[in-house]
Amino acid sequence: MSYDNDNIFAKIIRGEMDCLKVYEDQYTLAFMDIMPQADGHTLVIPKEAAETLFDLSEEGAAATIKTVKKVAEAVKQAMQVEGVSLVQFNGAQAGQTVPHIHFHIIPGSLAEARSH
Ligand code: DGP
Repeated sequence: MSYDNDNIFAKIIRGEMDCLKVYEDQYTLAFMDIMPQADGHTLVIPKEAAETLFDLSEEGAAATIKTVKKVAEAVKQAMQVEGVSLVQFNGAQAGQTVPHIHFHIIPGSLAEARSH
């Protein structure tokens, strides 16, 4: 599938759209979710143009999971929770709405966050 260069996260990567950035390195970016399912809900994305996990390079996947680990640890500490949920959808059928791969980092229980 062809990558949509005009998707929201591509614009955030290019600095054309604002976000509340919490971490950035050469390969990845982390920012607060605009529709949080719980306080502290953060997104991690690779800068590589990849719609889903299936499009992401091995190097991009390695860099992304490294950032997910780093940011999840920071979220756990900042939100003072014991548990942190990771969610990642691939394709519209799975529930993906923004066509640039992203990991959700959600403090605490996912079931609890979704019941609110
Ligand atoms: P999903 O594709 O279903 O995994 O969820 C996409 C998430 O992206 C959703 O939780 C809301 C978030 N989101 C959508 N647009 C923006 C935006 O412009 N800025 C930020 N920070 N988050 C966004």
